[in-house]
This record gives sequence, structure tokens and C-alpha cells, in this order.
Amino acid sequence: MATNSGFSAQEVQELKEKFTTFDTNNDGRVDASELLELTKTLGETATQEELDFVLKSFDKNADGGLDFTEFLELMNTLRSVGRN
Ligand SMILES: [Ca+2]
Ligand SMILES: [Ca+2]
Repeated sequence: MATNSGFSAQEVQELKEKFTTFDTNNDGRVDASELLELTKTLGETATQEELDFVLKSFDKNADGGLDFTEFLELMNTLRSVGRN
């Protein structure tokens, strides 16, 4: 799988599995409530407002959820933040 995300093929594979896990209703998108569970698992504490902000920031096609491409962008951003 070719991406511009900065993740290795193996990382993309792992993230794909995570994405599938968090997409609990299997509609191909991680929506706000699914995102909340995701952040909990990552050990992050986020308010609903923060999640809404994140969702709006990364939901490039404005369909109300993060598809896998958008999800990768989010993970990439979280990773860079975590390294600071
Ligand atoms: Ca979903
Ligand atoms: Ca989207």
C-alpha cells in the first residue's frame, strides 16, 4: 500500500487493524463516539469539544467521520505531537 503518511508498510498494517477495531459499526469511518473510545485506548484524555475539533480538522471530505486516509493523518499528527 502506497501512502504519503510517513508510516512504514508494517505500521500502516497495524493502524489498519486498529482502524477496523475502532470502527465498531463497520461503516468504514471512525465517527465522534468511536474516536472517543480510540483516544481512551491511547491513554489520551480528550473532551467532547476537543474531539469535535479533531474530527473537523481531519475530516477532509466532511462526511462526519474519519476514513482510513484521514485516520492515518490523525495518527501521524498524534505521533509527532507525542515526540515533543
Ligand atoms: Ca464507524
Ligand atoms: Ca471523512
